[in-house]
Amino acid sequence: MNIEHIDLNEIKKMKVEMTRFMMAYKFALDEMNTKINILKDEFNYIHDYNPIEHVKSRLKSPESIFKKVVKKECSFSFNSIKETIRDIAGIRISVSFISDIYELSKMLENQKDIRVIERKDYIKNPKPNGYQSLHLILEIPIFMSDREESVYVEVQIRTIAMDFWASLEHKIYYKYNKEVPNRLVQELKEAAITATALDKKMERLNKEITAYKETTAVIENEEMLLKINKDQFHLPMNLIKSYIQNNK
Ligand code: 0O2
Repeated sequence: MNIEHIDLNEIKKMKVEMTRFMMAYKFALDEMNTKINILKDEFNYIHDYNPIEHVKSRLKSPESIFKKVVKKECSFSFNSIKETIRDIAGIRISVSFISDIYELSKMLENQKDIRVIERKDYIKNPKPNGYQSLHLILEIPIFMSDREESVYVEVQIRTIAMDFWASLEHKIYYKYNKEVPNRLVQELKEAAITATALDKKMERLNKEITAYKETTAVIENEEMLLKINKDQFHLPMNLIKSYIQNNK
């Protein structure tokens, strides 16, 4: 290509557009992270319990976006990239228990400014390799100096055990350049079943502990009420005794 034919102004314009395009996704991630932090704090203050173990957010690199554009055969316009590649902004949340996944997703899905575009439940319907996670494509508005934009954010919610499995599977997948030997595929599937059994057992144990704590709290409350009643009953007696003592 002859260098004189390259229009520098066109390149500058493209660079500005690309920066604006990516910036919107960064703001969407900031917005979502704030929402998640508020839920985390509220849980801590009100329920004295925090289901969120880790939150990891990432912006897809321009190289990965480019690769996906080629793979999905979408055109190179910003509009078509936005509509086709909906995981440019991604958040992965690890929680303690399976029930936390659904509780947290409900809290996000019910927020007024969030629109649920897609929901894939790989927990109720795991992938054939054993992958489990709840995937949401959410659309949120972001407000800039001169405009408002709606941006897609992919949110993946899973338990720590599911996350542990997925990160190892991801490493193996790339180590074998996507051609994983059958024996490993089988072992990974077995590991996924073990992870599910662990998740279910932990959830059951947690329910038992919570029920025990609630019963103890009720007993403590009852004992406190009994003591208050007893004190109230004894109060006049004490007053009477001191009255008698003082008026001897
Ligand atoms: P990265 O680098 O993690 O972003 P899509 O290609 O996203 O439009 P797809 O495949 O239908 O369409 O999306 P899906 O099923 O919602 O999965 C998207 C993301 O989930 C993947 O992103 C992975 O992060 C994760 N994922 C899905 N399946 C598996 C799996 O079998 N194992 C593991 N470890 N992760 C999985 P990317 O873009 O592939 O990669």
